[in-house]
Amino acid sequence: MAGRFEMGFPAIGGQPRLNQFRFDEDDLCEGKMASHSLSIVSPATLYSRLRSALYDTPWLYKIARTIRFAALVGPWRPLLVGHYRRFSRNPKVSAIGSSLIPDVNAAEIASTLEQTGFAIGGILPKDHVCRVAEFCGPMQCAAIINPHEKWDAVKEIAYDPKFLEIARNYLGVEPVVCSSKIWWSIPGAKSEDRLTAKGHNATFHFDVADYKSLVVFIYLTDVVDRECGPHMVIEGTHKKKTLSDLLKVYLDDDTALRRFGERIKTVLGRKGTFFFEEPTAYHRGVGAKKPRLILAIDYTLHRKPVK
Ligand SMILES: O=C(O)CCC(=O)C(=O)O
Ligand SMILES: [Fe+2]
Repeated sequence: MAGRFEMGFPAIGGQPRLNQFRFDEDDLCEGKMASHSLSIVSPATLYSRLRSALYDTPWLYKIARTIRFAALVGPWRPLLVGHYRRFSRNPKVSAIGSSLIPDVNAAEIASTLEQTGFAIGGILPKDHVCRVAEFCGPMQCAAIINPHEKWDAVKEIAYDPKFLEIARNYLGVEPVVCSSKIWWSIPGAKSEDRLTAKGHNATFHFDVADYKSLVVFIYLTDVVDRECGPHMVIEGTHKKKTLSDLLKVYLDDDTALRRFGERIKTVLGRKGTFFFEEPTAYHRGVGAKKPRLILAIDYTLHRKPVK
């Protein structure tokens, strides 16, 4: 596809600025908050309350997170992926309309993703991207959660036949359209402004939504240089996680450069540029000097959306 992508290296030195507003790194599939008026508490609500309680006790949260991450992406990950591929009972997902990106080669993207944890896609039609951006309105701090459930323009992307085919190919099962999120990177935003733990998405980290999952990112503003707060990813880091990786989750720039060098990529592209990522690969957003708007859609192997 015709998208313009430039790969580069991160500038070293200096603490990256925090630039975004979202809940947490393993929050990819977090949907609506629990309603307190219900007398019968669903397992999802219980889980969400337990999480809130854990957030208040950082050391306990870290232990719980490490156990969860180890369970999902420990050395047994390939076996579990194989198991879910064989026995998956995910319902068939119906595509909407004809594809916005008919020329993209789904098998090629899936194979690149498998090898590197990252794949460039192309550019979505301008009018469609403008429809999405219009819904978002003026810049705001809070992320828009699950826009694919309420806005047709986002739904048509999440259920686009080609995106579904790519997810199917990569995950090896009928995918679950798990969640979506749109957020602004706001210039000068401080860590205290964020809803999340300090140092989250502007520092290299990985997210664990499932045994295997796929995020489609779509830039809703031009991200043509470093000032626009580009997304960065470290190729090939989705495959294996050591216990120390699972404990730390974050990686400072110097360590990233020392360990991974040229595998660190920066994604530049015009409004509408889309790319794919296995979120267990290390990645980050660069602190933006110009506001950046981005949409992320998460497809999972097994994990269901929180209702
Ligand atoms: O903003 C970006 O480009 C990355 C954000 C991210 O990784 C996250 O919020 O988990
Ligand atoms: Fe992330």
